[in-house]
Amino acid sequence: MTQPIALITGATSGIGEATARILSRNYRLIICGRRKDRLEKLKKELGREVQTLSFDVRDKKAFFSAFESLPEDWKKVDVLINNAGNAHGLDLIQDGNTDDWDAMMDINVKGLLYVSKAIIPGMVSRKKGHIVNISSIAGLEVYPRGNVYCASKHAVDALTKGMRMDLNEHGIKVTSIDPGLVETEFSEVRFKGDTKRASQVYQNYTPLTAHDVAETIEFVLSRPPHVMIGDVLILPTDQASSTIVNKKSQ
Ligand code: NDP
Ligand code: 8X3
Repeated sequence: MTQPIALITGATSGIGEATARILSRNYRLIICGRRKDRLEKLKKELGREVQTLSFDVRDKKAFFSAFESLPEDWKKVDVLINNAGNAHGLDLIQDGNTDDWDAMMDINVKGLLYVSKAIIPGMVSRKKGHIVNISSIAGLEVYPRGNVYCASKHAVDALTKGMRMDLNEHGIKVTSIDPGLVETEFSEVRFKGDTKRASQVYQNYTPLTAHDVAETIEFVLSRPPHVMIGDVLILPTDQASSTIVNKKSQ
């Protein structure tokens, strides 16, 4: 039997890349991201049926034409993992950089919508599919200086609920994965390449790994047809909330 198709955005690092590795056992994959070299490297490593699509999720035309370029049978996406996203900056609202605000709203919210727009109609006509939106604990709570990033993830939470309602009659599952602190390139992006500041985010406690989150995604996808896991908050044991992390003294 041919394996189902999963499209993963943001597969060039972190959670998306780890998810691609795990899902490659049971899915044909379409891996996406801007960094082509990383997509090609991952494709080679996975060594099996993989399509790569390189585009910026902010550019809806680029995504729609990339998607159109796929062979017809690859357009029948069974699982969509809306993962591409990042935080840009950690400023007080009064000091916020409007380019950072644009990036977060355009990538985390509008990018997710554009990709979904291309894929959902096919799921509706086939009366099956599973959409997994990677939100965050920041979609459930707000923390100081998190302002616009938290707003973008609250929007993802609202979109997940809206998708679940609108797609209910079509038998499509919609899941939100809400991780706490995961050590990936996330903080390097947030702090614009300041690797020292980024690494401090993950010091003196044990953060989640991208693999931990990917395993959760695999579990959610592997439930029987009548079971839809709606929402998963996944935290490091050392984290109780956005602002409470049990950091051990050095
Ligand atoms: P990474 O920075 O490691 O990965 C982000 C991925 O998103 C990359 O593959 C990147 O690919 C892609 N991406 C970013 N911007 C764009 C864009 N404009 N167009 C296309 N792709 C883009 O971070 P994570 O793996 O941690 O983040 C993945 C998701 O998990 C995000 O939505 C993030 O908000 C969420 N999350 C992360 C947490 C954490 O603590 N790390 C916790 C909770 C949620 P490329 O640069 O090649 O385009
Ligand atoms: C990423 C986790 O706490 O840095 O969504 O916002 S946090």
